[in-house]
Amino acid sequence: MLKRRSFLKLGGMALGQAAGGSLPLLSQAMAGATAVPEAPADFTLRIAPVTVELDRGHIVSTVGYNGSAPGPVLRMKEGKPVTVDVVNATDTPEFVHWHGMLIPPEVDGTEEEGSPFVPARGRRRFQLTPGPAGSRWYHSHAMAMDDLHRGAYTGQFGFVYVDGIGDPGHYDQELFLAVRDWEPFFTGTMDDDDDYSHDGPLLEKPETLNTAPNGLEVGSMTYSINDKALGSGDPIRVRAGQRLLVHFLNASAIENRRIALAGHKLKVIAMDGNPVPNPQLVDSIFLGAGERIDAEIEMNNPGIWILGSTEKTLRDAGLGAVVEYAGQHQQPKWVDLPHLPWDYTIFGNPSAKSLEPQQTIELVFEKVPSGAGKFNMWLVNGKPYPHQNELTLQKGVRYRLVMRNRTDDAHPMHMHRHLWEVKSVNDKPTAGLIKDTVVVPYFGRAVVEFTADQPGLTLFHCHIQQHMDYGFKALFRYA
Ligand SMILES: [Cu+2]
Repeated sequence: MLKRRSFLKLGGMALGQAAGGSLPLLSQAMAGATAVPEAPADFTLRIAPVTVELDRGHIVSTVGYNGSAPGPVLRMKEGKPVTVDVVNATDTPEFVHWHGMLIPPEVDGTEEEGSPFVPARGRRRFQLTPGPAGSRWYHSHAMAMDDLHRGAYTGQFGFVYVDGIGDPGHYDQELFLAVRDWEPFFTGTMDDDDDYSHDGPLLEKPETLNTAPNGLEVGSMTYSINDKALGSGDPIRVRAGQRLLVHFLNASAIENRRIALAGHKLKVIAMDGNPVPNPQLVDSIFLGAGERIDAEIEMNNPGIWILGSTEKTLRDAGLGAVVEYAGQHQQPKWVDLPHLPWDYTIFGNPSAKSLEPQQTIELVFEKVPSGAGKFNMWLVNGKPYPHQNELTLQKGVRYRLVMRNRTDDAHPMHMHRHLWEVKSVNDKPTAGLIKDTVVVPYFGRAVVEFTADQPGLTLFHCHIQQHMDYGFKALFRYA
């Protein structure tokens, strides 16, 4: 087992208290704000301090959208342009990123791509054409560095569901469930689910490992699904015979997670919002930070069950929700599952016809351990961000990306404004599986392909905030 380490909160390094309460309110002058457009926007997101009552007596102060965390589920229509006003009531500039959408860099919401920021105490109107259809999400793309009250560590996240023209199917209930952690702190040890990311072979394990002492990482001991810890708030109420459509999102800034619903199987029908070629019934799902899975669940086992992390320590720390059949009154039940590796390739169709790649880009990931008390540095092709002109795309060309992970963490790699076709994981081939975020197993390899059809700067990065902030990103340019 590579990593099954216990929690260790470093004395003096814990930064669990949230900063939200110290932020000044909007009543002050809106200096530097852009003019307020006349016509009302289709959507307004107001970034401001919020409190989240995870459990009775356990209130987290953070920053969220429209008074809550997660923010509202935004429903948009594929291809129908929308205006979004972002009002920033905090004292730091913000970026709202639309994860999984095929939109230009001007509205994508990252500093690296040159998207305009939303000024502190200011507002900005964005216009975008939502698409493709499916489960997307929006979240802060601000750098956090050593500030655990910034960027994706805050409550600035929410679902955006893009409705397509196709038949949405017939479901008795549709649920949006975001997996989250709160009150992050710096730690020298991490408890993560990365050993689910594969069962070998370790194709990219270097012959000699860098044995320098590891630096500080970010951990949590406080979890929820949406804004409630397991056992708090209302249960998910169902009836025998119902069919549920559940949109799962891992909105964590720090960890990949494994989730199950005790007593039930989940039929995975879409990944990152895109229908999979080969829907499969599974006992549990693995979600890298930033990933989404849509699952159908047949409510065919009356009782009261726990939906949550497959790890007891995480369920005990809040990562779950109770699913209650009508007329049942027993204690919520959990059933342990065999520890099986996650395998994307079973959801693809290896004989699906794919476009032939014309060029291959190799991407090698490495970690430079910093030693105790400092932050590790992350390298893409031998250097941390920024890269100069080595990652240049030609419009219309089909590319193959070979991601070689020479580190002992599984990294959820995300490319903005493009969709990938997963072609292999650790040399196991697949095809037709379309994603925007792919977990590259520790010491493993993933191959994806895409067509360069979205001109403009394109950010590529690990979706773990600390990794991204300390070098693990690169910018693709179009020639
Ligand atoms: Cu990473």
